[in-house]
Amino acid sequence: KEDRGVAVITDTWLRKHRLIYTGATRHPFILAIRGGSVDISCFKRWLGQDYIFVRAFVPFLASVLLKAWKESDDSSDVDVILGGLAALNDEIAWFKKEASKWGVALDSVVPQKSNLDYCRFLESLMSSDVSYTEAVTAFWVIEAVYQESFAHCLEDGSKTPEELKETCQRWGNDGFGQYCCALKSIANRQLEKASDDVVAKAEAILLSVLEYEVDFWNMSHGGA
Ligand code: HMH
Repeated sequence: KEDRGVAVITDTWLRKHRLIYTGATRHPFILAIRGGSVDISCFKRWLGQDYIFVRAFVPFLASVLLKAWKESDDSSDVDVILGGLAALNDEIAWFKKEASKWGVALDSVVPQKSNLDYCRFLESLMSSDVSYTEAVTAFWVIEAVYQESFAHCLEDGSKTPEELKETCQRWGNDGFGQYCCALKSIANRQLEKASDDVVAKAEAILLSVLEYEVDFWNMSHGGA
């Protein structure tokens, strides 16, 4: 998409890094859900690991909120991020409900290496040395990967098992799609006025997030 006839930075990046982006949004685990052949033990493994990730995502989001409040020229950014935090509160309750439905004991889930690495990366982004522009870029990519992945499982022609549709709806629904668009616009607005150094750092963060996301999906196979 074009904005005022000028190439949008995030779209330029997604074109440039298409292969890895597709690797993150069309992972074999997602394709197995969409194709109806997913192994439920993989789904349960993902569920337990993602609960741990989402708990670590809360302080990250709080740090983005703080940066928006301090650094953004547009007060509506805080509203968008606050909406994200509110949704995360629901999400944690949903994970507990879903885990009990599948017999996953969340308290005894052992975080895998890829998960720990990703959570450590999130923690590094919470530093006050990381600008709002970099942090909000990471935030947008993290949400966008889930949105694109799970929306793909709900498209026409998908054979997603009935019992997994609610999970796909969580991140694949239109409201979540609009929220990701709002995050993307915020990231673009920030990137457009950022220094070359910050833009370069934000692009490296985008690539790191995509790599962590691929490794995260890979955990569903059972490897570390
Ligand atoms: C690993 N990435 C991972 N988990 C999530 N729940 C999201 C992104 C989206 O919130």
